[in-house]
Amino acid sequence: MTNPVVLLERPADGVALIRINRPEARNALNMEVRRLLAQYLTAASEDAAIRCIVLTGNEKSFAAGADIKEMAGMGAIEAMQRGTDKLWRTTAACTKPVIAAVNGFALGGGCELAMTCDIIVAGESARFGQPEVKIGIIPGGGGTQRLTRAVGKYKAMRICLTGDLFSAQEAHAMGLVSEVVPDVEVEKRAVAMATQIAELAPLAVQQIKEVILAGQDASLDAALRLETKAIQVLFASQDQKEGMAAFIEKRKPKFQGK
Ligand code: CO8
Repeated sequence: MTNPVVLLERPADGVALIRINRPEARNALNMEVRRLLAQYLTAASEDAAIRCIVLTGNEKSFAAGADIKEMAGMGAIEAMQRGTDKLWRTTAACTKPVIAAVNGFALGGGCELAMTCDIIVAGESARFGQPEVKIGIIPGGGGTQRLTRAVGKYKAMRICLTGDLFSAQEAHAMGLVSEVVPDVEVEKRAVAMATQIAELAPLAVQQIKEVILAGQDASLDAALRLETKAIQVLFASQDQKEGMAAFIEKRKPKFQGK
């Protein structure tokens, strides 16, 4: 029996860890990997016991992009029928925060997958890049758009037009990575951060993700209105009463997502 290409683990209370497991192909994202990622992310979204998700690969590769061997002979109609855009959207559409824990290569679709996550923790030897131009295509999993929004036009243009790889330190300096840690600490740090988030008020966490993502595509005025509505709604939650009461009573709050 072959090993599953995506593994689902529960490293801590409230935390799901999804691990891409194709080391022989540097974790290239074939259709099976993408379908399983979408399936596990959707299940985690719907599971009230999961409050934060970590997405990772192995020490050599987060993901080296879409599986080139699987798509080399593909035609345009098949590309449409595969509907990979829908699979990409499940990470971004996941209602829980997703933390990418990146070691090794995050290239092409792998870099794009990391960019669909909400926080990126990278090891100091991690390498990022959008090398699609070198094989006659363009970033097709959101790279031209999410990268530009993250780092600005001029850096995004250089990265996509040259296909050159860049380091975790460069990625951090340009705002693509949230934190750089020693390689051996990546998963531990991502799980610790996920555990910290999992202990916070789930409805507030969900609203922060929703408002930051939706606000990016709106005018400042519309985005601020979204934020105002979200905070007003949270005053209807038990967790707001509990959080503020706990502060006043100098005790740890017990949040229930209600
Ligand atoms: N696809 C398929 N197989 C791959 C991939 C990949 N992306 N990356 C690596 N592999 C395979 C290699 O073919 C090799 O297999 P084998 O042992 O059978 O020869 C094995 O993994 C190990 O690879 P290397 O020997 O090359 O390992 P190195 O450590 O020397 O190099 C690299 C690692 C730098 C990651 C190198 O393998 C590489 O450059 N890979 C390709 C990176 C790339 O170009 N990624 C972009 C792909 S295109 C993309 O992601 C577009 C997304 C949008 C899709 C939208 C569809 C509609």
